[in-house]
Amino acid sequence: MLVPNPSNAVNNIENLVTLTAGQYTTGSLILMVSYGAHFAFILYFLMTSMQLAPRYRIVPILSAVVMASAGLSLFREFTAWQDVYQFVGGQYVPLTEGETFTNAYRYGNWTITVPLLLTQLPIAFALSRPDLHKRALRMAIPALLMIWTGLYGQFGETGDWSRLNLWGIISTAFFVWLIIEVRGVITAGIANSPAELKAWPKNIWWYFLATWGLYPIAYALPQLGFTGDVVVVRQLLYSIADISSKLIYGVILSRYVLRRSALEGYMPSAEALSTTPVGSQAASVRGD
Ligand code: RET
Repeated sequence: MLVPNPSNAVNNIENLVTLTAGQYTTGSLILMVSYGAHFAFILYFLMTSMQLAPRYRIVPILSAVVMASAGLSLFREFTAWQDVYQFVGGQYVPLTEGETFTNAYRYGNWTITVPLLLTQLPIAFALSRPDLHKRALRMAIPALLMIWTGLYGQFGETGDWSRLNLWGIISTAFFVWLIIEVRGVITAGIANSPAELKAWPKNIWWYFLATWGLYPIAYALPQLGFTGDVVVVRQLLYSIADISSKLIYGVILSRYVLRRSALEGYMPSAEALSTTPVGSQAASVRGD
């Protein structure tokens, strides 16, 4: 007979909770939409890079790399979800042997994606190369420490609350350090943006805080109880956070650098942004 694992034997609450058919399907759907969206947007980012002045092309190219990396990781979460739950007696029961579900892969994936997402900012803001390198490194250090301390702490989510909370607080301290570094980049970005675009870095700042702030909520959530709703709501939070902090963020940065390219006189970007009908453009080129 299938009984849930004892809590000390597994690391994530997904392995402890029996799901209704609705909860299981919702979880599958959330993970599927997540990896599907990330894979699909590889195409968007690669194609959009062609509209940009050469110095900005790397911004959407990095987004495409992030999409591929996150898409693979989320696909792995999806298959683990499908493998671990068995349909028994009208419910989805987690396996007691052979396979466990883990969110730890996410943290491994962030180790790659987070430094890339952060580096996109000073590149998009066209900071000088030495400044860019210095700032990218100064953001990557607290970011990696935040992720790895969080990774260690999340293994406590099946009931070791002191481990979860202590490492959660340590990780949050690194997050605060990171926020300070990001603020420095945003301030430099405002100073270095053309007058027409100065609102963009300001808005990106609030967007960054709102979307990255979802991850610690997801981390703390298991303390509300080992229930199917908590499991599904947490996957939903992760998914909203992933799609906004990587995909929509990449779209925002791509639009910012497209406008910047156009303002700096790169004609293909100006044409891509033009709302003038093609016929009248041709007419004005002819001088009619
Ligand atoms: C953890 C542990 C608990 C405390 C804090 C955390 C913050 C995580 C963040 C993750 C961001 C991830 C992104 C991934 C994109 O691919 C590690 C959950 C503060 C901010 C943006």
